[in-house]
Amino acid sequence: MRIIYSDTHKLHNPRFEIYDGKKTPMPEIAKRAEGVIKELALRRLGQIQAPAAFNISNIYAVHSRQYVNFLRRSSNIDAGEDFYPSYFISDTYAPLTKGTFQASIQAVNCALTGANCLLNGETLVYSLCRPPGHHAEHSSMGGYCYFNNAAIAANFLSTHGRVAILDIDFHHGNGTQSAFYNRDDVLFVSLHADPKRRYPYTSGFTQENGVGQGYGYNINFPLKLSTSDEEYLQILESAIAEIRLFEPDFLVVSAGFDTFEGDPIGGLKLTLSVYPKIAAAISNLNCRTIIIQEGGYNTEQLPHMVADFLQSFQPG
Ligand code: Q9C
Ligand code: ZN
Repeated sequence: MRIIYSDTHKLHNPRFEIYDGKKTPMPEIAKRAEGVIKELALRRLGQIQAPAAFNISNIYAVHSRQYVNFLRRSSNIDAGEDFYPSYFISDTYAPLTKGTFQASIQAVNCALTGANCLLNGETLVYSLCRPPGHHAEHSSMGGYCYFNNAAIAANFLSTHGRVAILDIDFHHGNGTQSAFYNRDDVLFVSLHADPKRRYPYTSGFTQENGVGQGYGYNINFPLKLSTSDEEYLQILESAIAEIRLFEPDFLVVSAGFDTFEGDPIGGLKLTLSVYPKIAAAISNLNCRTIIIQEGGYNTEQLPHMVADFLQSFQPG
């Protein structure tokens, strides 16, 4: 397995998010990725490789030029403290710091480098992207996300074959869903907490099935907050069955670990022992796979969850 990582993510270091009008400590911090890469190196899970640079046109395929330019310009402003723009933002969970643009570009490069490895014959790649991406939409940042790493990688791969995206972050991947909502060559399947109860609140419902040609190629599995390991694995099997029917050439996994019962902002009733089982179930698809890091905020357990997950993934 290849592991793609760059420590440029450290340049993105917001101190707080605004929750219910109050500044609260930011859960999406550099320590998350630092802990993960350390554990993966310790366990010798694969060759750790720095990302290559890719053309900006890969980003323009998913995000508007106005948005990309806005992010470039505004994250270069050193306001002295975290800065919340009034435009191109969909909630209060995407602060800008001086290095946000640079870090976000490198996160995209990690995802694209991983995707490119699949084209070069690798069967399994893990891209340790930070900041995460699945809430970032065509023209907006939100939910700790700036560029949609998974959508950009999936779109890149889609010129070489059929792509399925499986999003297992606790939160619905609204950005990824909307990027492919009208397409039948990229399937989006997501398991996430019931959006009636949890962020992002306005998307992730079962009746969102896609539009036009894309109708039938968007499948949401909202979960009750009390979902246990067994229930989760059962619903995951239905999601996997949908992917199998689609017969993808490539699988992109948006991997969030905020479904863990001990997560400080998410949390279903999932225990640490479920993650190897989730990995084993997904790897039964026997498909060239890129795993892209999304959420997971229990900084103490995250390295173990990711490492256990990757260790149980049998390359397709
Ligand atoms: N203080 C990802 O997992 N809600 N984003 C925060 C709790 C925003 C999560 C409220 C959650 C965004 C990639
Ligand atoms: Zn999440």
